[in-house]
Amino acid sequence: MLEWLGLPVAASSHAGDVDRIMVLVHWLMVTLFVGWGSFFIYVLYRFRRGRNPRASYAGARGRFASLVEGGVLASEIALLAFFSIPFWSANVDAKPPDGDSVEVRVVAEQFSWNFHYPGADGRFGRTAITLVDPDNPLGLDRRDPAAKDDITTINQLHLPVGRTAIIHLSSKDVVHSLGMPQMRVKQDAIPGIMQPVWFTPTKTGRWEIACSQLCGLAHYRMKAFYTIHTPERYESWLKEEAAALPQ
Ligand SMILES: [Cu+2]
Repeated sequence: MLEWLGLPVAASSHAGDVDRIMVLVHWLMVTLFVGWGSFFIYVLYRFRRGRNPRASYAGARGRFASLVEGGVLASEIALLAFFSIPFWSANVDAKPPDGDSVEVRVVAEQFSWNFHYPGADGRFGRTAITLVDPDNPLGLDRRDPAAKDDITTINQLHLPVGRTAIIHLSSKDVVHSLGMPQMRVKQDAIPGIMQPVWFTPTKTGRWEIACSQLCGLAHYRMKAFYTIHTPERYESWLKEEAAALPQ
């Protein structure tokens, strides 16, 4: 049922629900397109000049028109009430359970993505805008004890499969947008706001993050890669990164 839309691989736990809504919306649009299109062609023929030399300003009468309009309205309300709103409250409003999640700060800037992991202590180190320089794009204060084991990367996000990832998303300059099509995740990054967004990857792989808001001249090359690892491979990646930290 999904193939005809040509969607990217669905690799997160909520992706199936998003796809179901997309398919239903497309069916509704196909029905409306065919319905209105055939009605338009019928009207062109039925009210041709040869048969109706004088225009009628009365408009459509009769039950059928209101019935069709009522049907369209009812299907749109049904999509909202039975699919979109329940999906939103289950996946977006509901905070994921504490415990076994991976937290990453993501800071967008013109024109790259900075990723900040809390390291072994599970605490994000202090960051300050005054410390931002080309070698320290996040402004991480390495003198802060909580920052000593923090891992930072540029344009490379690594996450384990099967664990909920909580991304704390912000921006240093303008509005960007974190687009991860295979996770069915898209969230704007807004300066001054730390926006949480969460998902649970269900497949391993390596895909692209594309900035999904036109954010400046080099927007087209603002991309990063994200890798969903097996748990073991993710742990060894964390160890490699920790071993490479300045002592
Ligand atoms: Cu951008």
